[in-house]
Amino acid sequence: MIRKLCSGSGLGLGSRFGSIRLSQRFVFLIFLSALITVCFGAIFFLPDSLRLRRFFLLSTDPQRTDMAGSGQGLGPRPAAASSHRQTEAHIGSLWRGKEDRLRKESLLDLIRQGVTEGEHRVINNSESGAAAVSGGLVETSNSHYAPSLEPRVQSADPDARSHREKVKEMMKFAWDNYRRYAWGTNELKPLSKNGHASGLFGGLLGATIVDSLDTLFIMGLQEEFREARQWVESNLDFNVNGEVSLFEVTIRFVGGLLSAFYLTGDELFKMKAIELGEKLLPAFNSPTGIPWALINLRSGVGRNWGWASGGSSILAEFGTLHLEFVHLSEVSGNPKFAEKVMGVRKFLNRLEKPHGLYPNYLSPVTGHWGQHHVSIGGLGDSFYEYLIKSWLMSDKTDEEAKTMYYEALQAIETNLVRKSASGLTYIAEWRGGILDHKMGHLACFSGGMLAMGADDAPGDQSKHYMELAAEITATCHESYQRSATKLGPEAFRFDGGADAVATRMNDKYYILRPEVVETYMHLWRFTHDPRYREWGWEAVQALEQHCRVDAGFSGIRDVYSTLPHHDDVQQSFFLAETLKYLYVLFSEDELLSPEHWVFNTEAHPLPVIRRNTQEQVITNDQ
Ligand code: DMJ
Repeated sequence: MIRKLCSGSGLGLGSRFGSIRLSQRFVFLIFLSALITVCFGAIFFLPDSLRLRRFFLLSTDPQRTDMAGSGQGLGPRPAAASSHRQTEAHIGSLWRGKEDRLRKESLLDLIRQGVTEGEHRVINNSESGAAAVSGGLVETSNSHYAPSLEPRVQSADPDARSHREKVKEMMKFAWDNYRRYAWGTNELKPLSKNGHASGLFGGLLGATIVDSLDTLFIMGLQEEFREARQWVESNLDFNVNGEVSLFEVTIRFVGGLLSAFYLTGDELFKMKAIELGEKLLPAFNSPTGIPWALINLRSGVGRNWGWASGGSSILAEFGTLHLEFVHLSEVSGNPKFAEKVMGVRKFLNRLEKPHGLYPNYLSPVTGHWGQHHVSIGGLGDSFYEYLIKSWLMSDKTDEEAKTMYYEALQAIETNLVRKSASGLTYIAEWRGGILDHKMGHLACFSGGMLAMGADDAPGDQSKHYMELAAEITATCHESYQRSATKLGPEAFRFDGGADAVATRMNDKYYILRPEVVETYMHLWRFTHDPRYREWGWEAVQALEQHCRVDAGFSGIRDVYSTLPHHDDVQQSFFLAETLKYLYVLFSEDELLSPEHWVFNTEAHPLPVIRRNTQEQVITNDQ
C-alpha cells in the first residue's frame, strides 16, 4: 500500500502542475512533502529494511548500528554493545607502537566492517572461482576488506625479528600438515600422516583448528585463518552424543572461540562460544555446584573420571573455568556463566585447607577433600594461575581472587618450595604431609605466574616474588639443559642424587608442552633480560632438531636420547600455546600487552574487563 502510494504520486505531475491556482499549489506541495516523508520513513519501519538502514547509516556513523544484526536472543543489548566497545578498545591496544598505527587502524576498520555488516555469509565468487567470506573477514580474490595482518612494527633487534619469522614458519608447517593429512580431526599424527582422536573431546572435532585460530590471526597467516573460520562456520558442531572433558573443552574450544571473537570482532565466534557454553552448563549440576569432570553434550549428564580419588573432581579442572565463563557472561549479557564459577570459588574459599594448601581432589557430592595430594604441577596447576589472572582480568577488582592467590602462594612457599644441594629452587609435591621432591614440566608455568603477581604482592614481597620467579625459571631451563636433546622431561627430580633430571623412564618424555617457553615469555616481558630470549631460541632449535618430522611436529619419548623415538602426536596446544608464546617472546611488548590482555591457560588472549563495564553482567556477590 505504501509502495503504491509512492509510485502513483509522481504520475503526470509536471503537466498538471501549471493549470492549478497558487493556494492549491501550496496545499499540494505540503501534501507532497508529507507523502515523501512517509515513503522515506517507511523504509526504516518495514521489517525487512535492515539492509537499507545499514546502507543509510553506515557511512555517517559506523558504530550506530553495531549490534543491529547481532546478539539476538542472547541477552541484554547494552552489555553486548559494551562488550563491542571494549573489543574495539582492546583491539586498539593490540599494536600500539607509532609505526604500527596503520595496522591498528586497518584492524579497527575490519572490525567495524564485521560489526556493521552484522552477518557472515559465504559468497561464491563465480568469476574468480574463489570462495570469499565477508563480515568478519575477508575476500580472497579481492582483498579490499583485508588489511595486511603482518605486523608493521619491526623489532629493533634483528635477531628477534628473524627468530619470530622462524616461529611463524614452524606454525605454517605444523598447520599445513594438519590441513593436508588430518583436516577436521582433532590432531595430526605426523608420522602416520592421519588424524588423531583424543578421548578428551568426545565426539567434538576440529580441536587443532579452534585452538589455532588466534595464533594464525596474530601471526598474520591470513589465508589459513580464513580457512579455519570457514571450517568453524560450516562444520563446528556441538550436537554430539559424546562425553567431553569440561576443562579441556573450556580452555581449548571456548577459550579459542572467545579469543578469536575478541581479536576479530567476528560474531560467528561469539555465537559459537555461547552455544558451546550453554551445552557445558549442566556439568555444574552437582549437589555442591562443583562441576563434574565429564559431561555428555547431548544428555547433559555429568560424571567424574574413574581414576580420581573416591569419585572426586580435580582442582586444576574445576578451578580453571573462571576466565572463560566470566567472558561468556560478558559477551552474552547472561550472568549465569559467571555465577557458576563464582559459586565454585566461594565454595573453595569457605573450605578448611590443610596447612593452607589446596588438595587436588574434591568430592562434588560431599564437598570434602579427597586424597591430600597437593601439586602446583599436574592436577593443581592452573587453579592457582586462574586466581591471579582473575584478579588481573577484572582490572584488579576481584579482591577475593587476589586474597586467595596470595594466601595459597604463602602456603606453597612455606610447605613446598625447596632448594636442591646445587642451589636450584624447585616446587615439590605434597602427599599427606610427605614431600615428593619432583617437579613436573607443567609446574614450570609458575615462573610466569609468580612474575605476573609480583607487583601486587602484599607487604614488601614484590621483589621477593620476582626473584622466586627467576629462580624457578632458571631451574626449568636447567631441566632442558641437562638433557641430550635440550628439551625438558615431563618430570624431573631432586632426590637420590638427581638434580633437575628425570630418573624414571615414564617421566622422560616431552610432548611439545608450552610451560617452559611460556615462563620465558613472561619473564622476558617483565625484566627484558636477554637470557630469556636466548633460552627461547635454544628451545626453537631443539624443537626443530628433534621434534620436526616430515609431516609436522611430534613429541619424543626420551629427552635424554638423540635417537629418534617419536610419539606421533602433534598436540593442538603446540599450535595454540608453544608456538604462540615463542612468537610473542620475539615480538614487541605491545603485542598482546599484559596491560590489556590475559592469556587463558591454553594461551588464548582474553581482554581485561574494565571496571566501568563490570556491573552489567558480573554478579560477584551472590
Ligand atoms: C594445556 O592444555 C594447558 O596449558 C593446560 O593448562 C595444561 N596442559 C596443557 C599443555 O601442557
